[in-house]
Amino acid sequence: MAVIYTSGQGDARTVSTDEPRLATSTLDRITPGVPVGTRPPDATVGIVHLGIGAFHRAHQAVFTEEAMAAEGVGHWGICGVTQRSRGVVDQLIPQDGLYGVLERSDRGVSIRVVGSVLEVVSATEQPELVRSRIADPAVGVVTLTVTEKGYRRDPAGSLDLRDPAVQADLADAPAPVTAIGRLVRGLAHRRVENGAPLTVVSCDNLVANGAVVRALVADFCAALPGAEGEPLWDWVRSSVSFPSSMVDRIVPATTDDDREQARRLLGVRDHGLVVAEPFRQWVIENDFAAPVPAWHRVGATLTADVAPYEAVKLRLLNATHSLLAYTGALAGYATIAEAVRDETLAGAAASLMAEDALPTLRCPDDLDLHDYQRSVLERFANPALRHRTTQVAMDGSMKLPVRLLGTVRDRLRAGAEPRWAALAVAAWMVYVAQERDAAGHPLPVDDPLADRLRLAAAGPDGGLVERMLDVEEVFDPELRDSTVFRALLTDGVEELLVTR
Ligand code: CS2
Repeated sequence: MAVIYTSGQGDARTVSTDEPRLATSTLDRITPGVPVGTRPPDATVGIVHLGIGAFHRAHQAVFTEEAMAAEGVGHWGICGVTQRSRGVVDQLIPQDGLYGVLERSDRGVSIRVVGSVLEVVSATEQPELVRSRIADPAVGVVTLTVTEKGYRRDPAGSLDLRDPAVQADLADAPAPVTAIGRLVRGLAHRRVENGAPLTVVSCDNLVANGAVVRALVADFCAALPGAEGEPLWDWVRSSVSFPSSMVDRIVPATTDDDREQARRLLGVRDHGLVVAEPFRQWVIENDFAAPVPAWHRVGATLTADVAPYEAVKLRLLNATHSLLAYTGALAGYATIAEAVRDETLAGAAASLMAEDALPTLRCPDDLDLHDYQRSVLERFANPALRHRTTQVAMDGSMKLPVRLLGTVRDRLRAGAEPRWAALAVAAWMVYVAQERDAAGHPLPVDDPLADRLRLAAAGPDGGLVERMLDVEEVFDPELRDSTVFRALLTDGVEELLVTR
């Protein structure tokens, strides 16, 4: 039988196979010994997740499955909502929501089947179902992984009211297209239907992600006609909590080779497979409007203050990831593991953490920041993961301000020269300007601001830094006007630019 797999990166290939496909009816065909998550017959939906991509399936869905098992309950099943494409619907519906997580480390590979996703809904095709799920009193939690760009913020961090998609959602389009639009329309329905309290947990790499979502919901309500917006926001303020959370697990895009290996390990085909490293971490602010799954019993940390954990993760791990992605891609390395094996790049990564980021951090009680820095480089060096530099390089205009520019700002204010953080930003500028590596191979600029960035990058090499610093969506006036930062960027760009 011939099956077309469409990979997350958009390439389609024909894979010939005879095995049946993973589903509840084929569980008895799975290779004995493969762990299969328990799904009680009376399992029901208690969580709505907006943005059911690979990261959610490898992270929160796994924590949730284990939390249900630890408590012996089945009422925290997940309704996963796809944001744009119906790819995940096609992957998971024929599989009754079941999928494998293929864990890769230098010690080998293992697979498990996760059963916590009970329902997958396309937000564009079934907007009413999304709305009624968010309103369902049996649902106590809405989680989100919609990526940095999915929040649609303006340069000041507020809801971007000039964005046509935001405008359409405010005008009460029957099918909202933004994550915040979908959330608010669901909340409005919930207020009217039952008013049951709800916890909304952002799981994206943003500073203070809970406060961000809350503020965006407030902005959305404020932009609605008064008769609609005011009572809604009054209710949200009293009945909905928005804890911040820090999430961590490296989840590269799944490839056809991964699916082929999973097929051999599982004995059945899995179109919904995700790949991950063994490590996973979740730190959640202890601010719940209603009961939540027992995530704390299966490794999640509940704390009154997520901020120091979040800063550690964004400024050490994600910042270094971006440095390696841009410098590595420019040097011709396809994966993060290859980039970090280059001594010069590994040295730059270590210096970015130790010299630039570390002095800006407050250490959480239960973390040793020296071990943490070492473990970041070890995790990046995992040769089995094949995390592509171009995947991490995506959406730089959205990621840089969150993971690098806070460090730059703090160090400049302290009178220091954040050389390595500036090198990462310079590498991004060169990546955007050249769109090819040192050997001339093309590099994709995949970014919501791609056109704007290309326009800024065009022109004589000598003015590249100036022109890029003028992109106000990325650089605020303080950074744009800093002579120290400008000089560091100019040095970095000169070092990296291949003369055109
Ligand atoms: C990466 C992250 O793609 C990226 O920008 O830095 O997705 C990273 O793999 C995760 O945050 C790890 O938790």
